Amino acid sequence: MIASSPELAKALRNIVGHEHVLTENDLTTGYSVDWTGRFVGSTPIVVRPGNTEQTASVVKLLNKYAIPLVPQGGNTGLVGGSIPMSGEVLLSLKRLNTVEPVDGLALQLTVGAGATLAETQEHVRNHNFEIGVDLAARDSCTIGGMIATNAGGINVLRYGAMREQLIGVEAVMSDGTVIKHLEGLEKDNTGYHLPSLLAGSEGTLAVITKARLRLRPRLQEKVTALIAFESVHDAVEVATRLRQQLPSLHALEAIFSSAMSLVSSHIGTQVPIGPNGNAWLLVEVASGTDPFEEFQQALENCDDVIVDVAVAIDDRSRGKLWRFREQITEAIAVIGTPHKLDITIGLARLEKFINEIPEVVKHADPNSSTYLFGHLGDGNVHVNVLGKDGGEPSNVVESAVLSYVASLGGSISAEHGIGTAKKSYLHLNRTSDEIRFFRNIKKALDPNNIMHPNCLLSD
Ligand code: FAD
Ligand code: 2HG
Ligand code: ZN
Repeated sequence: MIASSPELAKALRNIVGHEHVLTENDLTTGYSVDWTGRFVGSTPIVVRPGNTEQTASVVKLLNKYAIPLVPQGGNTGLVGGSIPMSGEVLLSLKRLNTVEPVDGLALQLTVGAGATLAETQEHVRNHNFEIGVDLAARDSCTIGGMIATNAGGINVLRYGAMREQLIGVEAVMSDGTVIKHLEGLEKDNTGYHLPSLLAGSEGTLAVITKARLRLRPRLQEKVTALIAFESVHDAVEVATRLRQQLPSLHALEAIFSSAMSLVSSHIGTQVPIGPNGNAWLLVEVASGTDPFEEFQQALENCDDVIVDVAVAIDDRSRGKLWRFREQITEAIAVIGTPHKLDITIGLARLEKFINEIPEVVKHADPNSSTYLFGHLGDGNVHVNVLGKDGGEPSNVVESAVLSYVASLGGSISAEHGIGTAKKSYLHLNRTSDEIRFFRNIKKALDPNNIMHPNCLLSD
């Protein structure tokens, strides 16, 4: 049987119900284009199982005929990993969206892979808890996609990335077997830790159907500040000082000049401070008790290099400051189709990187524009590059930036993953021995190579 055969559609309909198998072009195209519009694929068939058993039966059937599949959650991934680029079957997990009652004793939650981050947040906040990972795509991205990409976001410096939130998973393996560890045992050294392996596996090893997550206390007292600097050097220095001095540090984000000009015109609001600055930090502290004084003291300790500060205490004003950071991705998308590079550099070389990278990009494509922003507290910079008139930049840009990152000992993917976009650069960070072991793991878990075969590892 082949992916486009009517027999396959019929067999899948028998498993998930008629309306959850889509074959018409106008129904499947939305699943075949990524959030940025850069990655456009196609699929003969979209399957939307409604529970774990259906998911297992679908995967078992596809495995029987060696038909490749691409798992998809909210389709907000930024590395072309959620798109069927080679005509694979598209397995949409969005219907697996059950959010179970909060386990207030264990401080944990079991949640379906298709639940969005926002609906999961809303559920746990009603019980005074938080999910440890938060990101601007929260209304659409799913828990399964976040695990599969080991998503990072704005609170990694406090709680770690998605892997650190994960205590257990339920997953469908390539032959349709369901593996389930949702007991939520904090200590459990009984062999290989499958949840850790699946975090960051980008759909290439198994389909995640449920997750057991740690919950964090909901910190009601928050203060947010936008801080302006004359130079990247000063911003990086203050970032380090704040990390040392602020136990309540919750987020430490950066916006550099071209990204700041763009976002301020996109949201129609002038930068409230340091309009001619070169770098801004958006810093948030959060605690059970009012962290204002601690924050104020730390800022005073840095007043030799701070140009200006805008502080917000209430939710509305804090939200206004966050727009300068969270709307950058959208502001860039309005202009065109960027190449998105998502890198980490050790703090010692971060200033050099931020100052030099616009030149590296210009050298590779003289007509390009570069926008820099990111999660400075983790050394994570998002380098977005647009080509002439908002078109895609020359492909040379990607290799120039990523080779430069690797030469500084940095990572070519901090939090978005490898997907299809970066797989030809994996060798910049991983030795051929490591890649050989990656392949061995993939082969052992997916001997027929049906689980997202075009993602992460090159042919
Ligand atoms: P998808 O895009 O659908 O899929 C992503 C990958 O996971 C694919 O390889 C897919 O095959 C696989 N996958 C999806 N579901 C499953 C499953 N159930 N089982 C197995 N594999 C699966 N990312 C960050 O890390 N930090 C950020 O701060 C951040 N901010 C963002 C802001 C915006 C505005 C946007 C558009 C994106 C942002 N992202 C960020 C990227 C994206 O939101 C994350 O990568 C997110 O984790 C993807 O979740 P998703 O459900 O949309 O997954
Ligand atoms: C963010 O931190 C996201 O805002 C998106 O990771 C980054 O658009 C990007 O490149
Ligand atoms: Zn990010």
